[in-house]
Amino acid sequence: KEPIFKEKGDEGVIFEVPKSFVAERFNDVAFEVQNRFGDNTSPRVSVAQGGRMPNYDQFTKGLDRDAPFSLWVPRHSKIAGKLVELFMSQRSVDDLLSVAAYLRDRINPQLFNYALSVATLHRKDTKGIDIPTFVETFPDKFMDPRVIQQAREDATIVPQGSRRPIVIPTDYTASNLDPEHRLWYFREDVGINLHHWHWHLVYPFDGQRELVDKDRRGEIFYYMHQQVMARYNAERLSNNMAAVDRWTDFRGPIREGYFPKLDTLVANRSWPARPDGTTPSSLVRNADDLRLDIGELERARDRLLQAVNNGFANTSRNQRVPLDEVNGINILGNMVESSILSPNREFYGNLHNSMHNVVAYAHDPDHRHLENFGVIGDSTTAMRDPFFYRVHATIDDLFQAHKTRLTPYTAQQLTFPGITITGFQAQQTQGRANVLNTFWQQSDINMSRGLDFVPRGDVFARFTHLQHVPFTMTISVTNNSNAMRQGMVRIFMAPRNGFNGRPMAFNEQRLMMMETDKFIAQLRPGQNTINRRSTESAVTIPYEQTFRNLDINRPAVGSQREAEYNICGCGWPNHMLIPKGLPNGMLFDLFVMISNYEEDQVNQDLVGQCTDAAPYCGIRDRQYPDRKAMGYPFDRVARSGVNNLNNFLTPNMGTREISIVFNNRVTQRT
Ligand code: CUO
Repeated sequence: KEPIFKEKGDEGVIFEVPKSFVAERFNDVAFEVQNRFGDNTSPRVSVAQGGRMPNYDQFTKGLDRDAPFSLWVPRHSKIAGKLVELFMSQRSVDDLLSVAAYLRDRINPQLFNYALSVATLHRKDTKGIDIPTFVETFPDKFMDPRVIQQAREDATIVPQGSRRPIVIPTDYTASNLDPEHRLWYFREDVGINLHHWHWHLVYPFDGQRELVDKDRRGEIFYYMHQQVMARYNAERLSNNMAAVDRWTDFRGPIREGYFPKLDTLVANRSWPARPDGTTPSSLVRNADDLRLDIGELERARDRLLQAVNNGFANTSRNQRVPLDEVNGINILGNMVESSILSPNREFYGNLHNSMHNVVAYAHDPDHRHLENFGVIGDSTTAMRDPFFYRVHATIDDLFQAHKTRLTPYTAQQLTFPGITITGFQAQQTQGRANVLNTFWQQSDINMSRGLDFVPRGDVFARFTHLQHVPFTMTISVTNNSNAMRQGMVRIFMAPRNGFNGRPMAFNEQRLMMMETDKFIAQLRPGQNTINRRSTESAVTIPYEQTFRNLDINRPAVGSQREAEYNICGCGWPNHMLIPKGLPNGMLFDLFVMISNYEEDQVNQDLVGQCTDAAPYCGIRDRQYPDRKAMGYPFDRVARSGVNNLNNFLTPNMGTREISIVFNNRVTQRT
């Protein structure tokens, strides 16, 4: 095994350790770390004396400094695993900082960012430290390159204080000739892409076992992506489009093309496009150590389906692992992705990651054009590609094949004795009850950290994104017992009518149920009224956390405000809490259930933990804070005799019709 450290003077160490070293672009992290751990608030990082600096060859071989980096490329993920291990093994924050400062300008910047972020998220002594939001460090992964160009000009010519935000054109990746383009606002949303990047940082599938083996990680892989599909399908209905079509023919042409119009700042290259009708083929890319036959995808899919139908998986020693009610979905999640927790990776393969790779290289499967992977090959950009959703529709189908086999919840299991929901409504500060409004909004993001030139200072990009008017849910509950009870309030919504324009049957609608909130409520004996604001939603992170550089005059780093807003990172953006709806209103079924918290509770200490967005992201170093299956009560098919949502209800549930009205106007955040 290669030593991670070499003593100064050892062969291969070709540098002088400087007395002190300031890596300009590392300042932000350094600032925050020092802010928290010491009284020295200077952004300087001292590289430890004594010369125990890493031999960085192992992080550069096979991954050039200016190459694009993706975890789904096996070689990259191996290199990243080693670097994470190096960062994790540092004995103190000071040691971590000096090693990081030393490596910062010597290795691939995206690799560096990934590994340092993972280590910061997982080390005990860096708990609570913010990692800079990715859109600020790598703005080129999120926006039209013309914006970067203009930022470069602004930074050079326009003095600070006179700069105006650079407006990112909407609608810039395609025209209306492409029907898929109607969903640009979802696929290219900064908050959604940041959420996805962050989620995959929290849940690595490879590397040290202690980093991978998190509570129910396979299940949360299934659930978070299932919810993305439910939400995407609701957006498709809001645009009069058909449902996402699963990817079933791995050898046929891919109908949907995508031209990302993103440049990589690092290598000054464009992200490859995929023309409509590109036919994927087996990959032989020696430069990436990547050989992958289409047949492997087919075999993995068939074997996984076989395991689901058998109700068990086989280990390499031919032992049976039951895919049961309690652990089945978690095990299956690890098999499908696949993670190192898969009971038999050799046999069940690496279906999800390989699907991403085959599509990502469909334009240059044997590297003859020396092109790199497309956007679907990188978790930061993957959700921009319309085909991402076809890949994940296929993945979700496997999970649903398993869920369909489970015994439906009985009415008795679903009931919370003594608790009855007598009514509820959703109300904006103005307007009719149960009518919600959506519209376009423009918000600014400071790109200055990610710009690679001086002078820089603050440069803002102005995004247009979907937004909704905040609303409050008011729920009336009767507690007929004569004791105080604790309830877990579970709120979902789904379109009323399906893709054929007719009201959906339960088993169709359950797959479209979007979780919008989940919280604990105290229920006194007798009548109770629960009020809950949409801005408090447990599945989302606040708007200010996505767009946290709101004020052009605000200092860019280290301020109180930043500390307040960027505690967790992972989380669905609040501005995408509800779908767009239609100009004349689109009907949704809003659903509320109160279950018995005593049965759902996980006993653990959450003091000081970031619990934002837990339903899709979990809680760091803790168990998933709900004993029920993720997506409960919609994760299984209905008991017999139930064919629509109304028949499904027990007294502790309620449903009502609401309408989402889309207003085609742009407002600026005031
Ligand atoms: Cu998140 Cu396919 O898992 O992208």
